[in-house]
Amino acid sequence: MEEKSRVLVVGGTGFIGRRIVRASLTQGHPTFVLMRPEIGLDVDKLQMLLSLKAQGARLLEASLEDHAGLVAAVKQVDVVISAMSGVHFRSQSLQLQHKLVVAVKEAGNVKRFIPSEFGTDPSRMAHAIEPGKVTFDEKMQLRRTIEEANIPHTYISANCFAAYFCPNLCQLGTLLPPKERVRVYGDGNVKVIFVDEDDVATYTIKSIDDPRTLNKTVYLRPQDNTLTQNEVVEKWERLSGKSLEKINITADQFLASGKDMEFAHQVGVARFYHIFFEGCLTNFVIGEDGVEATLLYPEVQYTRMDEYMKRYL
Ligand code: GO6
Repeated sequence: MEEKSRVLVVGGTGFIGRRIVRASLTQGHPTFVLMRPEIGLDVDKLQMLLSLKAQGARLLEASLEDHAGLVAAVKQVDVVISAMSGVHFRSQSLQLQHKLVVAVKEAGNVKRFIPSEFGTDPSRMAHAIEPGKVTFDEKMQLRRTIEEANIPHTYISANCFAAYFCPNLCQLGTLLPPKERVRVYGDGNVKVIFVDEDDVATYTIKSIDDPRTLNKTVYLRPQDNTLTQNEVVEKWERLSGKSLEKINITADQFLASGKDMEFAHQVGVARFYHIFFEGCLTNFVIGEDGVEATLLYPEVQYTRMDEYMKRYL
């Protein structure tokens, strides 16, 4: 049997990165995780790295600022996946990912590169509202660098990570289910796509050795998890046995509500607007440059959102 490709995950301790490391190990890939000396005294990150090592991952120590060290690390693998967080240090993460792409280009051996996207397709968001447009623009900038360097790549459009969008019934500023009332965006009937984060990782790893995904965007569109906000609320009401008060709000009311919020939540408001009012995740047909994950990998038993939400009861 052909040997499985060797995978390096950068950002392997993060919310999605650690799942990608585990999925890579589960699917039988020799799996490497970049250990950056910059973790300093971040004991939780270190413990996550050690736990991934105990699960079979090999830790490669190199700084993203150390070009030669990075090239040496990249030369040991066939596939590089960046899962660097975009939440905390936006522009910094672009600069660091850029350094990674430069190292991948110089190493010259990488058969597939996956940049850190895992959300909305940035190529469809040129019209995005501020704040938060910059994150889409930066993802597009990185795409251009990858494509100009002729690096074989795959972009993963994972839509909504369930933990941030589903059990909170699509409410901003909380990850927990509301107890009394829920703000419903418009009529609550816009279709949104929710994906269990472990499934995001599973589909990502499935795609790395697949010629059908080469230089394409893989959209994750699990049919049963393509739901309106109303359907999500209904599912939770059925699970919890309690009904909630619904407060319908207009797009203008929602956008105005962001005014006094902290910056991170203002970005959230802008994201939620595109997702829940505009329907930016579902209002297009996948074109020539895209493929859909559940069609490519029908064998994957993805987690349905009622099952996902049971742990919040
Ligand atoms: C999710 C969030 C949730 C912000 C994307 C503030 C990029 C994407 C679906 O980290 O900034 O409450 O596509 O109060 O392409 C955050 C980000 C959402 C979560 C958006 C995201 C989704 C980023 C909040 C909040 C639940």
